[in-house]
Amino acid sequence: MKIVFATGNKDKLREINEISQGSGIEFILPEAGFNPVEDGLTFEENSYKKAKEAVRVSHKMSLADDSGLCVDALNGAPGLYSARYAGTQQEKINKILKELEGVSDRSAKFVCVMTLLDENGEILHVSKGECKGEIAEHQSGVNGFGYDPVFVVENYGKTMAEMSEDEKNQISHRGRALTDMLNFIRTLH
Ligand code: ITT
Repeated sequence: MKIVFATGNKDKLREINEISQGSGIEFILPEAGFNPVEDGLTFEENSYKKAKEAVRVSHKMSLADDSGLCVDALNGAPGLYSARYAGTQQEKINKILKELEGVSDRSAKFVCVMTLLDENGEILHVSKGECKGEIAEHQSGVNGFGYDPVFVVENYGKTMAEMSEDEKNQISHRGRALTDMLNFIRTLH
C-alpha cells in the first residue's frame, strides 16, 4: 500500500520509510505542485494543512508530519518555528546554544503530530509523539538531521546524532507518532 507523505524534507521521508519497513506500507512524495502554507498556530493545524495540500495535488490518501523542538527555558521556542528559526541548520544549532549560554535548566522535548487524510481530504486519524531530553552544551554526532547534534535523549546520555538510525527511530517523537499511525492504518484493510 502506498501513501503520500506530505513533506519536502527527505530526512523525514527516509526515517518514516525505515520505521515502516516490513509493514507493507510505503510512503511516497506528493505530485509536483505541492506547496503548503504553514501558517497554523499549532503542530496539529500545520500537520493538517500539509496533508490537505498533498491530497489536493495527489488525490490520494496522505500523511503529514509537523514537528519541532520545544525548549523549556525558551518558553517552548523554537517549537512551531523550528524549521525557520535561523538560516542554515548549523546557524539554528548555533542560535540555540547561544540562547542557552549560562542557562542551567536545559530541558527540552521533540514533538511530532501526524495527520492522515483520505483521498477526499477527510481526517482519518491524528497521532502525536514526544521525546524528552535536554540541550547539550556542545554539539556532538553526525547522524540524523536538524537539531539532533544538540539534543541529548533522556536516559540515554547521548545526542540523537550519536544514535544509529534504528536506535533513534525506537525512541523518537516521529517513531512514536508513526507507530500509533501504523496501528491505525492496519485497521483500514
Ligand atoms: P516539511 O514541513 O516539508 O515536512 P520541515 O523540515 O519544514 O519539512 P517542519 O515544518 O515540521 O518540517 O519543521 C520541523 C523542524 O524541526 C525540522 O526542520 C527540524 O529543524 C526540526 N526537527 C523535527 N524533527 C526532528 C528530528 O527528528 N531531529 C532533529 N530536528 C528535527
